[in-house]
Amino acid sequence: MKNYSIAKSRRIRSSPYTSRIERQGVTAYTVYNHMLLPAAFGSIEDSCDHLKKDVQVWDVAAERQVEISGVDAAKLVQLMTCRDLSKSKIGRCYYCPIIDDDGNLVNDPVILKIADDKWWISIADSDVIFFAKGLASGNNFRVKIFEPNVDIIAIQGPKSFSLMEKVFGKKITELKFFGFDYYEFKGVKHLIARSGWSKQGGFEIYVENTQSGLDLYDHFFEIGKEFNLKPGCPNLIERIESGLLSYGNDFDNNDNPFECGFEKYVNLDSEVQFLGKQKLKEIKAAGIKRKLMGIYIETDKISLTKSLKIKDDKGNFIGELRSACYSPHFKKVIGIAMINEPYCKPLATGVIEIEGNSLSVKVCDLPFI
Ligand code: THG
Repeated sequence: MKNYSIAKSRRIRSSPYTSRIERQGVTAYTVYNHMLLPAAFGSIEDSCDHLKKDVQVWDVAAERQVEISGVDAAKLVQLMTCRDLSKSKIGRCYYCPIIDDDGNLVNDPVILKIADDKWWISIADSDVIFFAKGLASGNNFRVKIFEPNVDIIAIQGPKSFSLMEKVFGKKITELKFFGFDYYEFKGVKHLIARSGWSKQGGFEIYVENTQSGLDLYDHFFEIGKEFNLKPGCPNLIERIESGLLSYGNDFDNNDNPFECGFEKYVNLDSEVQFLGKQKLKEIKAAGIKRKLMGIYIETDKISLTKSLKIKDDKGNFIGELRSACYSPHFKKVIGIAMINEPYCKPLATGVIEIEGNSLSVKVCDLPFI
C-alpha cells in the first residue's frame, strides 16, 4: 500500500530536538507552522494511556512565537484578539482567539505578557506574523514584529510535577495554571509556564538558549526513569477526549468564535477596540446557526484526511466531521464536528458514510471527558 515519507527541506523546518526524537523512535510527523511536529511514537492508544498515568517530554517547537515589542505592542495585540487584555498581567498566559474583519478566526494562540511592551503570541498553524505586520503597517504602529529563536519543550502528564520539582526545585510546583516565571537549569534561566496541549497537567519550557535546552532535554531522560518518562507528542485521542481544539482541523478562517465554543474569550461589552468587534456583535445578535460538537460513531476504526458529511435519516446535510479517532476509553470512534441547527444539541442523531458503510452518529457536548 502506501510507502512514502515527507521529503525534508529547509522549507519544512526541523527543530533542535529532531535528531533526538528520531533516535527515540518517532513514527509520524505532521507539519505545523512550516515545521516538523511529531504526531506519533508507535501506537497512539498506548501513548494516550501512558500520558494519562505517567509523564512525557514533547518537542513542540512548532508552536512558534510571534514577538511583538515596542510602544504600541499592547495596542496591536489587543487589536488582534476579541479577548479583553486591558487587565492582563505580566507573568500570565491568555488563551486568545485571533479574529479578522469578518469576525472569523485566524488563530487561537496562547498569548504571554512578558512586559507591558513585550508580548509573545504562541501560535497555532497559521501565519499570524503577516497578519500582525499588515495591521502594524496599516495603523502606523511603532512595533517590532519577528519570530524569535524559541523552541518549546512540553512536560505533560500527572508525574510532570514530580519530574519538574526534581529538576527545578520545590518552587516550580507553586506555579499557577497559565502562569509563567523564570527557573534556572545549570546556570541558565528558562521561561516556564504551567500549560500545555493536554488536560493531564504539565509545563511548557520556552527555550531560548538552544544548547541549554538540549542539555535539559537529555537531563530529563537521564533522571526520568523513576517516573516512567517517555518521549511523546500532542496525542490525537487525549486532545479529542479533552475537547482541545485544533486550528485547521476543527475550525478555520470560515468559522467564527461563537460557533467554536469560544464565547468565554469574546468580550464585546468592554471599551477595548479589536478587529471584527462590530461583526461579532452582529453575529451574536443574529444567533449562530451551527456549532462545534462532539459525536460518537458506532465503529472501531477511522482515519480522516478531509472532513466527512453527516446527514439526517432522510439524507439531508446536517454537518461535517472534522477530527476523529478511536477512543479506547469509550470503545468507539469519537469526533469533533460542525453541526447545524437544530441538530447541534446532545442526543441528536445522524448518519455518516465511512468507506461505504452507513454508521449511526450521536451528538454530545464537548469535552467528552
Ligand atoms: N501551548 C503553547 N502554544 C500553543 C499551544 C499550546 N500554540 C498552538 C496551540 N497550542 C494553541 N491552541 C491551544 C488550545 C487550547 C489551549 C492552549 C492552546 C489550552 N486550553 C485550556 C483549556 O481549554 O482548558 C485553558 C484555556 C483557558 O481557559 O485559559 O490550554 O498548547 N504554548
